[in-house]
Amino acid sequence: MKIVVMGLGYIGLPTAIMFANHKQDVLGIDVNENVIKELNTGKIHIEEPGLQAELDRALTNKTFRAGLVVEPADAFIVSVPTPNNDDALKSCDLGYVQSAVSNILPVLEKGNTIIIESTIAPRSTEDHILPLVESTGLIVGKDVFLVHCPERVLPGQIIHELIYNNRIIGGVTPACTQAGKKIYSVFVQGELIESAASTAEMSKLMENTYRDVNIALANELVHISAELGINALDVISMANKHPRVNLHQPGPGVGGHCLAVDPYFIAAKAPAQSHLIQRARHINSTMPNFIVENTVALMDKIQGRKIAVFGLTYKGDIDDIRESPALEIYHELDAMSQFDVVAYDPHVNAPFIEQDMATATADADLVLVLVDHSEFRALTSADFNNMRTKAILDTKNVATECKDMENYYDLGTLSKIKERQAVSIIA
Ligand code: SAJ
Repeated sequence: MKIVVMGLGYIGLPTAIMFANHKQDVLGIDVNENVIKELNTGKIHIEEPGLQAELDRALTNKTFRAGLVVEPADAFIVSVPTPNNDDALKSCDLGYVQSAVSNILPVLEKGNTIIIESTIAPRSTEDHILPLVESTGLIVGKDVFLVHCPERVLPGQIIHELIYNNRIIGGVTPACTQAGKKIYSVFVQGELIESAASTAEMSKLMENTYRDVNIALANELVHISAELGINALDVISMANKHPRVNLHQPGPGVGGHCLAVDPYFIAAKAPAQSHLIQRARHINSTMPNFIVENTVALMDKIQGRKIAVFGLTYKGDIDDIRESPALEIYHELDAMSQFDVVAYDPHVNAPFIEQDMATATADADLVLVLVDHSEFRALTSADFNNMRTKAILDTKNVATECKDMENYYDLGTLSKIKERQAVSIIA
């Protein structure tokens, strides 16, 4: 089977290579000429464990090549970005998907299948993509097949999850679903679940919205508990001992290209019916501000000047800083001229990021932990001997070996910042 994959990013590239390494003839298309050149000379442009070796294999077997121009094929898989529109409700921008599909249309033939993997607002396949495809005169479900098959893989585990996760195959008609199943059965070992396009779209969005809403609940608990002088982290671990409770973990906000984006796609389609989803987005997107406020209060209390920010990525053990609340917090603190702010992240290479931990902590007054990188689990009080004031604000509850330090704060003990300030004022 010849397969064209449109968009060679975090999902499109591994998907294309996976088909190529399962004996399919794959052409990967991208608008970025540099990416095409690098891939054809054997270099991947994203960090994903195991992917380089998979590309090497596909290039050796000559089953994968990258290019700029779409060619006729049996199946076309669209895996391009779907950002938020710059409107009040941050609706779904289908521009890249529509442009990718438009580029397929001139080579589309009877019997072909088009699969949309990009995350899209509910009803997009039927209301926007179907009319585009049928503008060619070909009938969907009879002449050609149209499917929405959302990706659900976790960065860092993409290769394993591509093979073993279940896939929702949402056809516009039952014949479309069958055509989609045939394609993914090439390498997917998880269940191929038959569904309709709109159900598949909404299901993908709700998976991430479920997580976003639950994280918002944990973050709201932090706000409430800080006010009432209760340890929110203790509450979460107690409550989670109940067999049917699974409170999520609070943090400095929700980042990445999924949880911080997808809920808006639903809310924008049904604003009057999506109060909880919108409220959760508000709670999570204002967490960086809340952390900045607490950091400023703590710096005020300890009369500090230098802050060492530990971690800039949107979550632990990855190099991705897209939609990262940690980066937002770093920039906000840095913009306040009263502090000397240094960023340290062992996973990210950038000119403004310090690579040496001791340099970052030298003469610092506060270590502000914003990401749960594995490296930070090993931190002990001894790592901070070169600080001017040994204080930590650990927003990810990760530096657990440091909890005995006098000036250790986490999201369960924020009320201590206020209490101590009051004491020092009285004194
Ligand atoms: N986070 C918390 N508290 C938690 C869990 C996560 O604050 O208890 C934060 C993280 O620090 C991060 C954000 O949420 O900033 C998102 O992290 P994540 O690990 O929940 O999700 P992503 O965005 O890396 O990947 C998600 C996954 N979806 C689900 O687990 C339901 C993945 O399977 C999807 O493929 C991906 O979104 C996507 O592409 O949609």
